[in-house]
Amino acid sequence: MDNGRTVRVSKYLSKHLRHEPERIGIRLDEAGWVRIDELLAAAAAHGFPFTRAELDHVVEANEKRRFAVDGERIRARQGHSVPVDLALPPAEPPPYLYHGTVARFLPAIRAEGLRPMNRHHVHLSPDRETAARVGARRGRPVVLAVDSGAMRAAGHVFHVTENGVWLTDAVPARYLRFRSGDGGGAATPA
Ligand code: HQG
Repeated sequence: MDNGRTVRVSKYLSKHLRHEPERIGIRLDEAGWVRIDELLAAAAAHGFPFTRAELDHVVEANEKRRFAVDGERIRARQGHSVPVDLALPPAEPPPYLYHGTVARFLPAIRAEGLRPMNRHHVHLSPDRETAARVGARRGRPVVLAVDSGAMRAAGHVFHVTENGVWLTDAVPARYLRFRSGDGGGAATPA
């Protein structure tokens, strides 16, 4: 399986296991799982056939471990826009977490904090390098530090996915640490 094909199947899985299952007539259960045989049949019926061996390869090879296979079922580990309850237990975050974004979003982020936008949660990274990669999807990355220790002390709940992505409902602006030179207005650490 060449890399181009791996990426195409991976994107197809993300699209239908996170965002638009109905587009190919599948239904995720309340925790986001779907039977693999149903998924393979639906994909083939909608013009994108792939095999179980290819699916297994994509799941194994995925650098971000986006998908989980449990016996005959598969789900995306995070990143859904359709309503699913991943049933992740609350977890104790490290003192700081990081969020990668781009300068054009900073004025809104300063005003209203980080919001989940189309997803269920705000996604945070355990280190600056990972956050920079997330931000770089949209342009020159800007990395914000999140005072997750203070958030936790104030009662905010965090979860961590099996692939190390930290999730929380929202990050009020006062817990964000901006660095000067990031654009989007003066740096005003709370
Ligand atoms: C921004 C990928 C304006 C936020 C990545 C981000 C990650 C605001 C965008 C995962 C805002 C949302 C998640 C506000 C946040 N006003 N903009 N108040 N609050 N934003 O894609 O964190 O490849 O939903 O900064 O690697 O970029 O899908 O979130 O730029 O792990 O597996 O709104 O998605 O993983 O974008 O990325 P997203 P994200 P996968």
